[in-house]
Amino acid sequence: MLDPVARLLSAGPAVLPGSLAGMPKALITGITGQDGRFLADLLYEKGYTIYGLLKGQNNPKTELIQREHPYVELVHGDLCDLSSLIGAVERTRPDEVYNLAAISFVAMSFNQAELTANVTGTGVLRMLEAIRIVGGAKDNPIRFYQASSSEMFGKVRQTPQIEQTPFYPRSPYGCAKVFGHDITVNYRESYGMFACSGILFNHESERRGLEFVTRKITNAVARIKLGLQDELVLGDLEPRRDWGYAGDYVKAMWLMLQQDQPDDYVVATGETYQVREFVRQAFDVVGITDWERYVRQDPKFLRPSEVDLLVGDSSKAETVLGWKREVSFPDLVRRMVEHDLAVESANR
Ligand code: NDP
Ligand code: GDR
Repeated sequence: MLDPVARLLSAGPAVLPGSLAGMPKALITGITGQDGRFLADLLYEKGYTIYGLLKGQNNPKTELIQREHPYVELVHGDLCDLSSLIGAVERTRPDEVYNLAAISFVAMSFNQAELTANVTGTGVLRMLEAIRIVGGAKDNPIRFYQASSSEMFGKVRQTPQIEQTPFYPRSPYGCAKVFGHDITVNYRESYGMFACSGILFNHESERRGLEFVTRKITNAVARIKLGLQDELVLGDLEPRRDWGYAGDYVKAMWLMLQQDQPDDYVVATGETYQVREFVRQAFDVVGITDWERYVRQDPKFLRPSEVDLLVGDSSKAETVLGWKREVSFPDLVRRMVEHDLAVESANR
């Protein structure tokens, strides 16, 4: 028996199954990432047929997706390759496309700025072009979601940040996201596409990559508690972020594509905490109160330019979409630490 990827690769340009059953179909780019996996779970519960764009010839996360999300049909493609995106849209004929793929690690974007511009910025244009070229049914155009980011606000001009707050990105990643956001608005206005941008503030979970500060902290706290690690080495502890739970945020993505009109929405909790406070609460979960003795700062984790304060006002999403977050900040920290304690204990 061929595995799902091999089966799709050998299937040629034929349209993939799904529409026959009359179920809605979604194509998710970034399926192996944190948000792709939460969104896939949500859409599966709603009865969607789900296709996930997978990059690379032997992607190490293939097995994880096949094991934990076996209902996802994997389709090969890359945001840097327009023809692969046209092929993916042609073969899957989705009702909805969620463009979650990106180089998403801000620190890395300073060292690989051109790659970031190509994937995170121009990649959005390629995905929009693929949809425009293939086209949808006249009475049912393909709906498009772009993963915009609070990083676009950067050196904030207004607090809290709302949909109209001017952008002032502080990293190559932020600059690329501004392009992705603007081109999405432009395709909506130029071609009448049903294209939405969710300006999402930081959202975390037990599926967050270890390179991001929250998971780096919760994983280290778990390992320190279990005696597997001596210290937690961080960069700047002062920046403030508006941190929510990823499982709550993917619901907003879906809601945006169910409206009568396409639009852009800020999705945030309205609360902001310093990195230092995340660290304190994470150590608190395992009963360590003298946390400062375990934390060391290293300049190598400082960024050439920093985003000091983010806090969003998601009144529009709450009013128009009926969205609201469920998981509080203390519950988010607890959930992540407890997950990492369980995983690290099992690996001991
Ligand atoms: P992740 O870093 O967890 O996932 C990124 C995904 O993009 C991975 O699946 C990765 O695939 C894929 N990818 C990277 N390069 C390419 C490429 N060239 N072609 C196709 N796929 C590619 O990000 P998140 O899930 O956290 O975020 C999802 C989206 O939301 C991103 O666009 C991010 O910038 C944005 N965002 C995230 C926020 C957050 O707090 N999480 C907040 C605001 C916006 P692979 O695994 O194979 O490398
Ligand atoms: P961010 O997330 O840059 O906000 O982007 P990250 O977790 O990387 O950083 C948050 C803040 O913590 C500070 N920090 C450190 N960060 C990391 N990664 N590692 C450290 O050791 C460390 N020490 C301090 C950072 O300087 C920063 O101020 C995330 C990503 O998911 C983006 O894709 C998304 O668009 C935004 O959130 C909203």
